[in-house]
Order: sequence, then C-alpha cells, then structure tokens
Amino acid sequence: MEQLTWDYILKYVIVGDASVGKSCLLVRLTDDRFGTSEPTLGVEFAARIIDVGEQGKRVKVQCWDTAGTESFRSITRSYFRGAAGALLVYDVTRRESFEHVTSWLDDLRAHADENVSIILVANKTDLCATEPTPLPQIQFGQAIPVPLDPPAAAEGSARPSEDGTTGGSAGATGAGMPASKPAKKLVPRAVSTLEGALFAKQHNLLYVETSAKEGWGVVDAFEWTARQILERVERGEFERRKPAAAVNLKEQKAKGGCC
Ligand SMILES: Nc1nc2c(ncn2[C@@H]2O[C@H](COP(=O)(O)OP(=O)(O)OP(=O)(O)O)[C@@H](O)[C@H]2O)c(=O)[nH]1
Ligand SMILES: [Mg+2]
Repeated sequence: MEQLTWDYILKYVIVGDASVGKSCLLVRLTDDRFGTSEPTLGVEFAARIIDVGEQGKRVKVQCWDTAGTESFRSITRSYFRGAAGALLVYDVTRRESFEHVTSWLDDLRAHADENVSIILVANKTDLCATEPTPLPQIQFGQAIPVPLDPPAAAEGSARPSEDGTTGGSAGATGAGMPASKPAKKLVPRAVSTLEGALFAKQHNLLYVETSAKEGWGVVDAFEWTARQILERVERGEFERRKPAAAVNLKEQKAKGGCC
C-alpha cells in the first residue's frame, strides 16, 4: 500500500460561469489529462497532494468543482463555506464570463472563509496563443506587479490577427524547414492579460493564465494559492484543527488513494 502523507489539508472551490473550463482544470490537476466534460450538475469532488514551496510542505488539496449554471447557484454557494482556497475562472475568449467575475467574487467573500486565498484564472488561453503568455514575475506575499503595456508576444510565437488567423511564425514552414502540422486557428482574446491582472490587483487576488487543454499554469494555480494560505497559517490567520476548518494541520494518513 502506498504511503501518502501530508502536512496540511486545504479545502478549495472552483467557481465561475458555465463552460469556462472548471471541471477540465480539476481533471488536469488530478489526472493530468484533457477530456471533454459534461456540464457539472451541482458539485463534484476530487483531491490531489501537491508539494508547496521551498520547504517542501505536502498539501492535500480537497477541491469542490461547482456548477456555473445559475440554477445551481444556491446549492453551490453552500459548498463555499470554509474554503481556504478558490479558483475564480473565466474564459479569455468570452467577455461576459469576465464581466460576471465580480458577482462570483461577492459570493466567495460572503460565504468562504474570511481569509480565503483567491486566484483569478484566465482559462482557454490556448485558443488565442500557441504558447503561454509571459506574465510579470509574481512574488508571493507581495502585490502583483502589473505591466504598463500588454506583454509583448514571445519571439516566434503566433499571435492572432484581426481576422482571427495566426500572424506569427510558429508552425511556419520556411525554406529548409521540415513541414510541421498546420498552424492552429487562433481567435482574438476578449480579455487582455493586462485587464485580467489589473482586476486581480485591484481586488487583492492572485492571477494566472491557464489552458486546461495544454496543461499551462494549472498546477501553478493550486500551488500559488496554497503557498499564500500557508503564509497566512503561519501568521495565525486561520483557526487550526476546528471541525470543518478551512485548514487542517499535520494530518498524517496511510491510504491507498489520495482522496
Ligand atoms: N480549448 C480549450 N477548451 C477548453 C479548456 N477548458 C475547457 N475547455 C472546453 O470548454 C468546455 C467546458 O468545459 P468544462 O470544464 O465542462 O466547463 P465548466 O466550467 O466545468 O462548466 P459547468 O460545469 O457547466 O459550470 C468543454 O467543451 C471543454 O472541452 C481549455 O483550456 N482550452
Ligand atoms: Mg463543470
């Protein structure tokens, strides 16, 4: 039997509009794969142990994936209670999913732990770029430095042009270059990196850009929040070992699975 130990158990929730990719992000975290998923009915649960920080703390993330559909909202809200970490997800290609972030944030602030660490997750970036957008360096425990201008495209990366086709050189077959798979059709972003990062800064959230499809930034989203939570634990901001507490410390178990 595999010996699985952890230093902390953290309760997480994933929230955001329907179809922004919440379930796919969780499947990417727990199974490291991308699959088409059905809309979530109510809530689903999964867990994974991750290593956090240079001190190598092992954290068991117990995550509730909630339905984004309005009709489930009162049910899913009840799962926010006591959450130490939250992923607030929008789809970078759908502007309205970003416009609804404020309302999800209000719900989280009202129902999750008062010290909840929230990361704003800009998902589906693979639809707009062939590689992850370079983000400003994010230091934990510090405000996110927001760039004055949108980050320049990485050299060689393809950027969407106004007609939605690839404007860069990735996948191009120049003289002497072997033929590669056809360039992916990219769509324009509905929410820029700058706008997402600025919103996060204004509301004291962490910020990450992800692709559940490509696996970009997904583990980071959970790990960065866990790091922030552990810092808050060290500062004594979470009550310890309370039943149903957001954070349980030094639980050590031998189990056959990680859930
Ligand atoms: N290209 C791309 N598609 C994605 C990504 N994440 C999710 N999708 C697709 O978006 C659709 C919705 O994904 P879900 O994970 O079911 O969305 P959800 O937020 O859980 O939706 P609800 O459960 O209804 O709230 C599916 O067709 C996914 O395949 C991504 O990162 N990139
Ligand atoms: Mg879902």
